[in-house]
Amino acid sequence: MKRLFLAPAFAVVLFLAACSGGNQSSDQSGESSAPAATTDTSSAASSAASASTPGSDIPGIADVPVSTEIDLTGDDQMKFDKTLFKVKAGQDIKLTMKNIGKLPAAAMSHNVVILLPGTDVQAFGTAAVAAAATEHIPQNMINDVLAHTKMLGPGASDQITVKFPKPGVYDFICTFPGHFATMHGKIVAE
Ligand SMILES: [Cu+2]
Repeated sequence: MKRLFLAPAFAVVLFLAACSGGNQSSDQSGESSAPAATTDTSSAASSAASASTPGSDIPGIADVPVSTEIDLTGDDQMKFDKTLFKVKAGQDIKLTMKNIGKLPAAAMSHNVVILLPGTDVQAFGTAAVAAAATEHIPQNMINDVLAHTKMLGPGASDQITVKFPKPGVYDFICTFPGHFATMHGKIVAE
């Protein structure tokens, strides 16, 4: 029985080899003009689609309205009250952050640090731990920072104006040591 299946399969291989003129590199370079053009067109189309709807794969983003203000609080449970925002790129956005906790600043402070798209959040949050002298903003990764608030003790708040330079998904985290694992969210600029 096996031979009956192998024989047709072998015939197909021979047929394909004959069609490609025995050129084994046809997949990579030979006769590449037609397939490559097809690939370029489809990838350009898909990247254009994703560029027009950045972050469209984020669960719940479809229900988030576009806003011109971002109001956040942080608490003693190391949580932001909201984690998903949608804004327009190029627009001035007013961001307000308040620490509504009661624990002393040395034990429980919060900030909001907005990172540029593509930033390694894990690496940034880890580097921030040692940056106590600069309110836990690591100066060696300052180029990854779009904007940030002050580090805020209990009851304190800060307001900043942020402009998102281009459409994309911007992570935001609190960089107080140990916080970014639970205090993180996303701002989608469209
Ligand atoms: Cu925090």
